[in-house]
Order: sequence, then C-alpha cells, then structure tokens
Amino acid sequence: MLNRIDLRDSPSSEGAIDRDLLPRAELDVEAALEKVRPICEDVRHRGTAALVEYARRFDRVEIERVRVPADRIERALAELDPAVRAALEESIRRARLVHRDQRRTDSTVRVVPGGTVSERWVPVERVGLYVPGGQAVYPSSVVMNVVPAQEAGVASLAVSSPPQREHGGLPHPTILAACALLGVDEVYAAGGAQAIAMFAYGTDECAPAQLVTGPGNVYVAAAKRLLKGRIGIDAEAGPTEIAVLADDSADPRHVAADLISQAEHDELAAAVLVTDSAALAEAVEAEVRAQVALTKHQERVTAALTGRQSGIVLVDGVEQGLAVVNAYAAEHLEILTRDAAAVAARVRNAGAVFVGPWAPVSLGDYAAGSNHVLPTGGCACHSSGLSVQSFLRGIHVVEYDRAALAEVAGHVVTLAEAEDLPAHGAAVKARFDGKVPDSK
Ligand code: HSO
Ligand code: ZN
Repeated sequence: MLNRIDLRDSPSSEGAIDRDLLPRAELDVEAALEKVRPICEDVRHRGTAALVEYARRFDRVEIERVRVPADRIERALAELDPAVRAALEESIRRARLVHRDQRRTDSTVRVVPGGTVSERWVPVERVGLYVPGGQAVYPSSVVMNVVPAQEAGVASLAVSSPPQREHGGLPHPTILAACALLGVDEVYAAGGAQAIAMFAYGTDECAPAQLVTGPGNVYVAAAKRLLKGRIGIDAEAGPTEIAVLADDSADPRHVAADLISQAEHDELAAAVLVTDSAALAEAVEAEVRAQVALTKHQERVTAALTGRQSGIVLVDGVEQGLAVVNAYAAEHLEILTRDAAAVAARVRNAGAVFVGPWAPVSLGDYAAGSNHVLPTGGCACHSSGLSVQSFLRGIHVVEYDRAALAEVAGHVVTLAEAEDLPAHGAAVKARFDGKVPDSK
C-alpha cells in the first residue's frame, strides 16, 4: 500500500540525502493565486457584500451579516456537550501553562557608559485567527491560535471560520463554543481566501488586523501569499505531515495507527515511516491494511497513504535515519527507537518531536500543551510553529548621551563615507558644530 524508498545503499550523511527522493506533496499555491486575486480585490472594494456573495457561492448558504451575534456564541457554549467542554478546558489549561512560559521579558544592554540598547517586546495590536471548517471542524485549532495570542497580550482578537449550511450560516457550533470558552466574542462567518482578505482590508463589520494566523487550504495559503505585507502572516500552512523514525523495538500497531491518524486529515496529508528494520516495515504495512479497513475516513486515508507524498523509507541504521528525517524536516516527527530521548536530542529539523511510545502526535494535536500549528512542506528547517513569539515584535530602543555619541561618531562618519552616504555622517556631525568630535 505504501510506497517504498530504499536508501540502504545510499550515502548516510544529511548533506548527501537527495531531498527529491523523499516523498512530499506538491502544493500548487501559484496556480491558486490567480483564483484568489479577484476574490481578495472584491472583498477589498465591496466588503460585507462580497463576503455574503462568496458564502452563497462557495459555502452554499445565505447570510446577511458576517459577524456572529454574541448570543449565538453564548448559546453554542450552553449547548456544548459537557464531555467536549471538559476536554477543551483541559486542552486550554495545558496550552496556557506551556505558552505562558514563552513570554519574553524586556532587556537592556549597556553597550558603553551612557549608551544602551533595550529590547521591548510589544504585542501585535489586532490579530485575525483563521480556523478552517472544510473536511473537518477544528475547535482544537481555536485553542492553538487563541492561547498564544492571548498570552502574548494581543488586545484585539477576532476569529473567522466558514459559514456552515447545516448551522444556518454560522461557523460550526463547537468552534463558537471554543471561542466562548476562551473569552473571544468577535467571530466572523467567513472562509477561505475571502476571510484572509477581510482581515487584511477590513469591512464595515470587521476592523483590519495587522496579522493573520492559522491553517487552511491552498486558497487560504494563496491569499496569505498575495496579501503578505499588507498584513502579517504566520505561515502558508500545507497539508499535515507525520514522519516516524522507528527501529525494531517499535510496536507496528502504534506506528500504523499514528500514520493513519494524520492521513485522516486530507488526501494530500503525508505519512512517512523511516526505519532500518525490514521486518518492522512489513509488519507496519500489514497493520496499516488491517487498520485502514476499519477506519471511518477510509477513502481519504487510503488516498493520503498511497499518494506520492507518503511511504516507507528503508535506511541502514538509526544514523542514516536521523539524516533522512533531518533532511525531510517533517511537521511532526515521532521517535520510536531504543534510547528515544537521545535520538530525539539529535533532531534539528522538525515542527515538533514526539518522543517514545507514549507521545503520539494526536496527543499533541489536542492536549499535550504544545502547539499544533506547525511548519509544513519542509519549512521546519527555517521556521517554528505558532507561539507567543509569533504575536510579539521586539523593538530596539536606543539611548545614547552626548559623550557616548561623541566616542563613536568618528566610526559612524567613516562608515557613512565608505557607503558614499555623507549625509548620514553629517547628521552626527551636526550635533558637534559640524565636526567629528574629539572622542576624549
Ligand atoms: N494535526 C493537525 C492538527 C489537528 N489534528 C487538529 C486534529 N485536529 C496539524 O498539526
Ligand atoms: Zn491531526
């Protein structure tokens, strides 16, 4: 069922791994750009009227206003299944513990006597959080977006999620209930590229935001690419990925279940097993067949597992396995080997690492306390998942007194002249009667 890639006779160092040999989905964001451009322009010019029209066209539902009335948010919480409420509350509690610890404190460095540079961490003022609502509803993603924003001190937070036909044009009630639990009372029923445009340009109902975060489909990614600059973005999230690095100590039932768990998200989701054990590969293959036959979203899962983005990579040992997973830079990486913690410590590229048999990716999706909005498509080699830091800006504050400026003025003037920008040097000299001061 799963593709096989045999790297056992290939070189083992990370630099020697040919990334093109590794399975990966190709997401054509460029092609989607042309589709989303007119949609974003339309929202820019017609605001709510455009959003109402796209709800009709894409979500097949009639709505009059896009903002969800407060009483509907409260009602969704009142009607929420108590078990779901308890689970969400625990998820929120754990996420708060972890994200609160990510807060930054301002710092000041005294560069010279009389000269300091401070770094002040300032939250983004207004943030739009996008929560998808296509193949699945993700109240857990409300938690993962809202908690770090709140812990960062963001003052104004709005959530948008597609209007649901079965719910009278409101976002899914569990999404609304999750917003209520988190104290978010500004929620919009807008999906896809049009929601991103709403946050970027604002409408009569929704003030423009400075930053938009949250996962979404290829159209959401395309709108983020298009509007980036006008509005800040977290990342162009692609389909979910799981990589598992396992040796013969791993339980094939766990490996199969974990691969299937993330394949469940999307036909383009990637599930990759990297192992040095041919026996484990066989056993996982058999388990995958058995478990897929029983799983609810069989079609989606089968499409994801048999797609070119998924497969089993055979390596000649854990060393080469590490080289492969570091080259692959998966969104989620499980380490199911002997001495899993020691192996995990050598991982450099991954959105999040799950260590040993008791930390499946699903735990992180819902209730580990970690964030599940993570870099996909190999971006884990340069980016991190959503965190408090994503909602902060570090502002350098420069304070120099006369003596401190005088001491370094000569160097500034020299560098300004070296760059043929003498007016830069003149701005310093103007403070000292037009001359480079004696630094003593
Ligand atoms: N695995 C997804 C997050 C998620 N899973 C939400 C279930 N619900 C991307 O990290
Ligand atoms: Zn998931």
